[in-house]
Amino acid sequence: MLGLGAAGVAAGPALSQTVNSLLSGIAKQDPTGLTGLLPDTGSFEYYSVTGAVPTKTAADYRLTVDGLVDRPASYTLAQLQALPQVRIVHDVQCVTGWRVPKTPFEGVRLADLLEAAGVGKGATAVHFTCFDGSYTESLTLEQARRDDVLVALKMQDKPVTHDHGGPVRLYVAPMYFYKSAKWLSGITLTPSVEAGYWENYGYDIDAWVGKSNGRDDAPTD
Ligand SMILES: Nc1nc2c(c(=O)[nH]1)N[C@H]1C(S)=C(S)[C@@H](COP(=O)(O)O)O[C@H]1N2
Ligand SMILES: [Mo]
Repeated sequence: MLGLGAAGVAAGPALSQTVNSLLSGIAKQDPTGLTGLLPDTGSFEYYSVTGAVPTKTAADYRLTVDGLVDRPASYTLAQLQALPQVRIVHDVQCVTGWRVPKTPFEGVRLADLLEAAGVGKGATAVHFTCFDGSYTESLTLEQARRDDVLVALKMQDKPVTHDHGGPVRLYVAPMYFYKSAKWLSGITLTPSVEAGYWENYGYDIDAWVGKSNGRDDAPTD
């Protein structure tokens, strides 16, 4: 496995190496990116592009849906909890290599929130903002409407903890975990895709696991 992984890194774009060095500066990870390519490292690593992130509770958490929509909305945590909940069990895969198999996430389908808001004419993409004040992400409208994309309220069958991006994080099951924006606070329908935080440093916007970021040989389930 290590041999294969090393080949993958050698063949990978130089830009990914740059991004990996950037990542290593802000979070604990394997700076070579080699050992991380082994599957099932089994545990999550904490990532945040900012220092202290404010804590939000049911009392002050809000999720806004705006931009090119017919009915802009602002949800409290209780309102999100009252909507139909979907549970997905899937492997979590960070692009730097660590992987946590069969992790349950539960929450509201992003598609349901988009439907409720009424996607307006000219919208082709969704942009996500976070209450850490820095992180952003994006999906095409088609990706955002997939059944395996959740506005997650639970992770590992418990409310999403603050460190994991609670009370509400995005969960994009088929893509590398950087798509799953933590501390989600805003969903904005936009006329075109706006690159997210790491995408401005060269990561792929279409971040399908195993089929992007020079990791064509990565596990795909
Ligand atoms: N707001 C925010 N969301 C984020 C990040 C971040 O730095 N800030 N990092 C991303 C990356 S690169 C990963 S691997 C996962 C890490 O999630 P975890 O801290 O729950 O393990 O969150 C993603 N979402
Ligand atoms: Mo990541």
